[in-house]
Amino acid sequence: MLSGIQPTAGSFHLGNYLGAVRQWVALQETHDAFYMVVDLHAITVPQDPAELRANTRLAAAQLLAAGLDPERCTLFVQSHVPEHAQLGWVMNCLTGFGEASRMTQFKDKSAKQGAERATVGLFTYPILQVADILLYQANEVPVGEDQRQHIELTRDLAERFNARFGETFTIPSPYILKETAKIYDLQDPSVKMSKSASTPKGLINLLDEPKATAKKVKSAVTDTDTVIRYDVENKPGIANLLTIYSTLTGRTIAELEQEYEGKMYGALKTDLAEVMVEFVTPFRTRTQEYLGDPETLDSILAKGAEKARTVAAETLAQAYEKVGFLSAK
Ligand code: AQP
Repeated sequence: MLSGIQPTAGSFHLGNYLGAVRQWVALQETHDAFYMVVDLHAITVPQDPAELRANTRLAAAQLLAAGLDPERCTLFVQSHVPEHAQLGWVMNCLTGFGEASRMTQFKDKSAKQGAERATVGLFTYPILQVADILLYQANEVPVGEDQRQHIELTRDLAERFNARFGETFTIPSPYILKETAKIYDLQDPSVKMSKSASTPKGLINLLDEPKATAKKVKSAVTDTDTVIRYDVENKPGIANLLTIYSTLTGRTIAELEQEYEGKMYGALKTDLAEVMVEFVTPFRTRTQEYLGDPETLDSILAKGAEKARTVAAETLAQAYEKVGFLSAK
């Protein structure tokens, strides 16, 4: 099991947490799990060096605050394991230009930046992601729906490599929970919650003031109807709120529909705001605690990198040998 998160945004948003990190926490109990802060991916768009460093620690602190336990999983920073970039190059050389051009995230992100400003790194980042996954021989990759196409690319390239050079890589599958595959913007429930596309009012950052978070929930866009029912097509705003409510409390959507039968949208929003505050308040405190002790944090990441390198180096050596590189020994 492998997954990663970018350190770029500062605070994780609710989509990152419900779509991915929450699953990571559960899966560390049942899988040999590798989780990383993907700083190599972060520099596909311009970064301030000091901010990137601080945000990398901040991302690690949030992962620990969310419940990752370094005794149960391997938590590390991508740039600490040079094998990612090394296998990334091999995978670049197996990928067709047209194949890479079909990645919709690149199309979306480069369109936003302007084609001239988009970097080659942004173009090839899905291929680095292929290397990230294959290095750990991951069977499953827990991600949100927006990453499905990249996992498909990983499968294609792993199969291509295996066919050309002999059985080397495990073919991974996406692990995407239907209910939380896509958390939507609170102001525009037709688009996914995203740090770059959402308006500030539509984006729940987990480290924001809990009061501000409650306010955003209370002003979420719904519809002109009055019935609280899970109907993605006709009531996307209410469906999104029910998904968030259900996932944070462990109660089923059916239970919630029953509880709010005949009640106003305001009641649902007020209760969900409370649930959210109860969730983010201890999360913020725990994150601050980890950040307050950078030595411990760095030592967790150093140990994680050491463990990750043992696995990654072995896979890279096999791949290099299969490709035909002369051994350095
Ligand atoms: N809205 C979402 N719903 C469900 N899952 C989501 N993920 C992101 N948004 C949603 C999942 O979070 C994980 C980490 O993604 P990332 O490293 O790409 O984080 P990000 O860059 O902060 O995500 P954004 O907001 O989506 O970034 P931009 O705006 O730059 O595109 C992934 O597993 C992702 O699927």
